[in-house]
Amino acid sequence: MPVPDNHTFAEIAAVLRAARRIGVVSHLRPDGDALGSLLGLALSLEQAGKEVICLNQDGVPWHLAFLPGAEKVLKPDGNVLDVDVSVALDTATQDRVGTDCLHALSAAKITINIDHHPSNPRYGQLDYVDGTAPAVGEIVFDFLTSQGFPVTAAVYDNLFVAISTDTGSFQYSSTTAHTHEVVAEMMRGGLNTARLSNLLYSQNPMRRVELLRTLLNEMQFRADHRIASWNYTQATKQRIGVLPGDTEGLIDTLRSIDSVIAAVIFEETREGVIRVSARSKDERVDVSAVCAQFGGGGHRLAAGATLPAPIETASALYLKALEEHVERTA
Ligand SMILES: [Mn+2]
Repeated sequence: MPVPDNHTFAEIAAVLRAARRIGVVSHLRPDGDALGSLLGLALSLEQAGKEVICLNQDGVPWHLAFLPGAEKVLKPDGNVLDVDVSVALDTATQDRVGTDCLHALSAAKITINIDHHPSNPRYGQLDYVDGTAPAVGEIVFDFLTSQGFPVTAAVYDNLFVAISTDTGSFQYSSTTAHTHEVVAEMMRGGLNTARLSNLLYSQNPMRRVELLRTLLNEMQFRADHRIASWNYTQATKQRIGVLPGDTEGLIDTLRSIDSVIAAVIFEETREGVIRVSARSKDERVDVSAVCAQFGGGGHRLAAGATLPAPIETASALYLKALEEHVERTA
């Protein structure tokens, strides 16, 4: 879908074709879309004969290590890379790639910004932001195929993981007929969705099950069980020995409860710094508006914020604002 204010796929393709070395990057604490869209684009550009450097400040979490090409994703080493173009994927604001990645890519004369967060301020020299796309992986598929870039089995695998994870396995309302058409086209090209879904959703280590047990023991409800929340503390992380990526999808357990319309996890990233992840199941309840009250943002049905406060204070403050919003809107 062409979006006004966006550069065209053809303009972006022309810049990539003319580039010598391209740095590709995505947001901190990367999820399936951040890494799948990054690797899908990077592997295609490599096939097209480009020199590509894949960067993520936090690297690849264990549960996405199976992605074809995952070993190519480097953490910045403090040096400024010799690249003329950088591409940021799935990154709502430029600083979300992390200061080390910003530094590593600071020699790029052109930044291309490809994203699906509606709040994206269009920080690139070339921007393609489609807030209706359920995943950046879907935008990358449309870009590559419409502009004649090579798409291999490895590209398909990465783009499927991007789309499957950001749509909650095609459950979220952002999923469209086009989303299914993209996956259908990839399946006709040999994509094995059952194999990838098994790798994504049926390979939980016991550590993660222990984390789920703790969530089920500790979750709290308010507003007539319409809001579910969990305070995920440093003490829990240390007791279980969690690894990055272990919390991926945990919030869907809260979200899945019949009475619940808004689910929130408060994660103590370190003492006094609380990362809020919020989900809504009801279009009337806009969690990005509630997160914006605390300097955060995101999508209407999936948003986040960071609160500088002890976890009990931060969760009480946020839940009060969310409860007011729910009482007013739903
Ligand atoms: Mn995304």
